[in-house]
Amino acid sequence: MSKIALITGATSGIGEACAHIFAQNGYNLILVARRADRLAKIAHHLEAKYAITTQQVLADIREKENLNKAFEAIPAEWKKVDVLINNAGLSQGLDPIDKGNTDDWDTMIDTNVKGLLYVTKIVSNWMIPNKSGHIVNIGSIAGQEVYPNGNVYCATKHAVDALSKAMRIDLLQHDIKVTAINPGMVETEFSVVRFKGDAERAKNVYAGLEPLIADDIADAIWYVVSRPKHVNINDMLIMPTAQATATLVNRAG
Ligand code: NDP
Ligand code: 8X3
Repeated sequence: MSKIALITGATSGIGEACAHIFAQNGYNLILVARRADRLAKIAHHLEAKYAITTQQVLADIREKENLNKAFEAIPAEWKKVDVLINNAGLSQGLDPIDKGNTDDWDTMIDTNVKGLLYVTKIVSNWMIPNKSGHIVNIGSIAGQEVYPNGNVYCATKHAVDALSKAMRIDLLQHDIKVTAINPGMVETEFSVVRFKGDAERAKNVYAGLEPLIADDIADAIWYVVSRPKHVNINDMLIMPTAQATATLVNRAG
């Protein structure tokens, strides 16, 4: 029986890249996201290309009741999840605390922290009877440092850092591994989402430097997940060569 990975936020960026590398390595995939057309397209492509099977779960991870129902409906044989990649997340806005949009704050906290927790509660309970499993949480450099106007997004990723440590402690007795992957700048749809569709402003984030791409992060996640059973990589901070800290970048290149 092939292994199973459940990936949240599989319709774009890092989540989609993870779906590819896990499919390439023979995993069957439970793919979670909100955009149905993209989800179906990616799932069908991976099934055809790698001869794997998928389950598409159309869900907003912020909506607890719907999420519980959607996950409950997954067939029993699919609940033997080997790897959970808690990737779905976003930033909204880049404003000082006194000017921040409180709806944006709710969206970030509800998705990056509460949604991640809801998914983890369900899937860790599927892993516990198997006495095995690996949870990979996508944190950020924003969970290691705080930068100007990053306030609430940074707070959510600091929470992911704390929760990764907490999960590692609480799930130790169940032989479940927990890894935090903390990327610096990765060119995905992240900045377009942060700036609410302003593609020009999003592009400027990466102007004059070579950012990471989603495949770089998926590659690291695959490395982490493919270590022997007795080895766990607790966390990884992965930056573009042109980025030293959250805000110090070399745009000369
Ligand atoms: P993308 O915007 O490209 O992808 C985000 C994914 O999350 C999409 O598939 C989106 O799918 C999904 N998603 C967002 N909100 C929800 C929700 N409420 N319910 C379900 N799915 C949701 O960004 P990235 O790939 O860059 O981001 C992935 C993760 O990496 C995030 O947690 C982000 O914070 C983190 N990260 C990104 C960095 C970067 O520079 N890009 C750096 C450090 C960390 P859909 O809209 O279909 O639901
Ligand atoms: C995304 C990276 O630097 O925009 O988590 O916060 S950053």
